[in-house]
Amino acid sequence: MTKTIGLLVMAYGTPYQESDIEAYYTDIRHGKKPTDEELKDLKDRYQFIGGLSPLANTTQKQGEALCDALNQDYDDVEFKLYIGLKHIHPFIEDAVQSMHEDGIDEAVTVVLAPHYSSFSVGAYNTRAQKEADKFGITLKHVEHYYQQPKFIQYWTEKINETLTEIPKDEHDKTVLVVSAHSLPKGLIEKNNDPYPNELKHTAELLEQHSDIIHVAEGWQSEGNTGTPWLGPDVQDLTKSLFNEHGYKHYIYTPVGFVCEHLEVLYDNDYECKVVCDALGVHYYRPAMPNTDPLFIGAIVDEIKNVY
Ligand code: FEC
Repeated sequence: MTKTIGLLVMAYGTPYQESDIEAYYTDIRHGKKPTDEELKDLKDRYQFIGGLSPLANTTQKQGEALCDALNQDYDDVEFKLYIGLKHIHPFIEDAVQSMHEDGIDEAVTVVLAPHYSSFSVGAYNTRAQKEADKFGITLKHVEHYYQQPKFIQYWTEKINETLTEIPKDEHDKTVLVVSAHSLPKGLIEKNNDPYPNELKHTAELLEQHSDIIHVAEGWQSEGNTGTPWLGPDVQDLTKSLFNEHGYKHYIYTPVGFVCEHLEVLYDNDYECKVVCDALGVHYYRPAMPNTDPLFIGAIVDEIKNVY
């Protein structure tokens, strides 16, 4: 009989309906309720992208695609999918409890975020581990997969496809903006966190593998905590790249995310585009990985390193 192994796919989570937004936002802020103005601002952003985010649906599809791919590759075990979310149900703890109820005693965990920070992937893993310890479930954690050849190949292909939309003699006037979600700078520096170096390494790999000539790294979607966050912010970066180099074409690759959701559809497709429009330059944002087989394959390959 083949053994069943849990596949715990963890992701950020998103409101399922408008009435979930306040509780979701409160959870993101560690229990501190948003003011009416902050809540309205977030509701307006969801409204702008069509009412709700596609994230919930995509997370489910990514989990299923990953589970199917693993079951095709491994013939000695059967993976069973559990989705655990950071800020809304089913929470990470709910997923671990379901594994226990199903008699699972061993699982692989993966976060739908390619770079490791102890404040993102590390925090998901700690929550899963704490709950798993209560039931004696053994977990093997994937920490990152941005460096996997198939992940780099996915983005390389997207960058090269985008370059075909730009006249060849303007490739030297084109810049790739490689970004991830910003995090508070003090925490990252104090803990010598690998996150900034992992983004830098991603940008280097994309520069090496794709046909892009100019590459810049930036951070996006920073929060409002009154303390400094990792920068430069992608909008400021766009302005300084224009002022210093006069680039005409800006290709945004938010490689710290793995699908279209609020932070991409609003922070890139609206906010960065507004800056590009004001500067009179061209905005491009290739499709996110979603369930692309190269992306799913990259995670499978990383799982093979841990299980
Ligand atoms: O589509 C959607 O509905 C949800 C999109 C979404 C993703 C996402 C990913 C990350 N976040 C990370 C860190 C922070 C920190 C704060 C913070 C705040 C928000 C807010 C919303 C939100 N995040 Fe998020 N994040 C998404 C959505 N995030 C909404 C609240 C309003 C706002 O500030 O814009 C600040 C918390 C605080 O105030 O104390 C920190 C990181 C990621 C990428 C890794 C991951 O996916 O876990 C890091 C998707």
